[in-house]
Amino acid sequence: MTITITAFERSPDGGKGLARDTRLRWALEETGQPYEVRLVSFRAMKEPAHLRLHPFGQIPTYEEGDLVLFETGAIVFHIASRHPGLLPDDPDARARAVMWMFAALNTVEPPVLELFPARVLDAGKPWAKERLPLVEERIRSRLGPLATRLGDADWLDGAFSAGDLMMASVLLRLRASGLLDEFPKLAAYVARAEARPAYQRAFAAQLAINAL
Ligand code: GTB
Repeated sequence: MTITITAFERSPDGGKGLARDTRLRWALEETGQPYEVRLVSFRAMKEPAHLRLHPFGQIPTYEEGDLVLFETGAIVFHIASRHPGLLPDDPDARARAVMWMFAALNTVEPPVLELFPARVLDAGKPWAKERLPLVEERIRSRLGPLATRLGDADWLDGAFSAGDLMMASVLLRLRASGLLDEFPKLAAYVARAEARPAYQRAFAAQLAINAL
């Protein structure tokens, strides 16, 4: 059955791979699943045809026959559950890989998402100068323990998994800020993830659409 995902007609990041369709592309590449991409404009995202797929009018979405999904975490979990390559067979190891997916999305990503508003959108506000260091500290308070847990391992729990795919995708958003480089083990972890051929293919595919 054909898999179709949606992506920005033109990502605001100009091809840095930070929009969430890259996470789906990466999961599909890791599991060897061919896919098609339907590009949507910001306007089309808020129109009824797209809202039927995504109630909040966002990308990415995932269609496979009658199945329609939104939410990147749910979609990556679906891909990883259906196809070998991203979740271990051992039930306990599988549960831990899923735990790391949730940790990435629920514990690490929320403070990371605060950084762009703090640095850019709210930069002119009178309280911006006081807020930014607080946001950065909240991010460091996640990165420190994460780096400690990773230690000298290549991946978070044995072999590369959907947990690593999600965690590396979240951490990638920090690269431009310099915060990631404060934690060399995490910077090396992200570089290892980016070096995977499946990530390279996913990145190249989104770049082909979004390059400025
Ligand atoms: N929780 C949802 C999920 O994980 O799927 C969040 C989906 C989401 O935030 N989608 C964004 C979107 O559609 C695109 S990915 N935004 C348009 C809207 O809400 O109207 C977030 C994103 C956008 C742009 C960059 N960038 O340019 O760097 C990075 C990430």
